Amino acid sequence: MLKRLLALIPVGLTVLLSGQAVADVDMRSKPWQMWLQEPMSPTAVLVHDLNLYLLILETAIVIFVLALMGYILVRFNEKNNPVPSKVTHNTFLEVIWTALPILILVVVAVPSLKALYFSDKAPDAEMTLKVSGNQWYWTYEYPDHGGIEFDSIMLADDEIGKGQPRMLSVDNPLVLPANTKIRFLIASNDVIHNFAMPSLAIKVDATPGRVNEVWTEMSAVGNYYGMCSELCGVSHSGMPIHIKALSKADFAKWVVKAKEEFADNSSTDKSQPVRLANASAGLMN
Ligand SMILES: [Cu+2]
Repeated sequence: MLKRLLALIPVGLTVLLSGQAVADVDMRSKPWQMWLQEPMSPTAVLVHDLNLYLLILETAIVIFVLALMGYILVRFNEKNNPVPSKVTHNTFLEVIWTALPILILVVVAVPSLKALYFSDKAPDAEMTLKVSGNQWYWTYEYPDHGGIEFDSIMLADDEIGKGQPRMLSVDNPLVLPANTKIRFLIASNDVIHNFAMPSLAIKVDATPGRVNEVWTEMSAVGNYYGMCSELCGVSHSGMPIHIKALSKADFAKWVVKAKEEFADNSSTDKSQPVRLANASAGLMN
């Protein structure tokens, strides 16, 4: 919580100094980053809070056990305690050391299950997106927007433009509206892939013959990066996910444009095998 408030300070300063809207967010791991990526969706906020809560709980347990062991080593060693006690049972202690771990499991399980069910389904989602994993690229379909469909292939090193991150940039980013509840339906056309977006706390398997569901609501306009997180073959590292989150108005404009641009995509795209080969060759070098 405090960390999130602190993170807002530079954003506030930017607004004060520039007098303009905040710059687009750029959600990816930074060099030497030590903590999680900033949470950018309701699920991610929940997961971050849960992570912090568990960390505190675990630290308390470790300190308690360590202190207990230290006390035993000092107080009950042969020198300090030459005549050991012959006591073998203590009902009160036995009840405590059985009940306490159960209690700890309950206080871990309740918020965990709550977060799990919260992230699972959004019956009131405003739009649906179909994600398909392929060896080794992603296909995105927009069933609510005239069935726009396109492939998203990683850019090889010599195709990257200025400011584009290496091994995270793609030819066609996944364009979505920010501040909109989006349902993702995730499947695969070949092997098991995994659709993973750290800043949105999404990590869902893309499995052939099965549709997995998850939802998100990105809290800001900008670029979000993730990658396939299931070892899916030789170019597993070559299938990044780049979500470009636009305002609702800009997204509506993009839909009009995309309907023309991707009108005749799919199997007729002759450049795709070449582009894939390029991306793979870039990885091998
Ligand atoms: Cu994959």
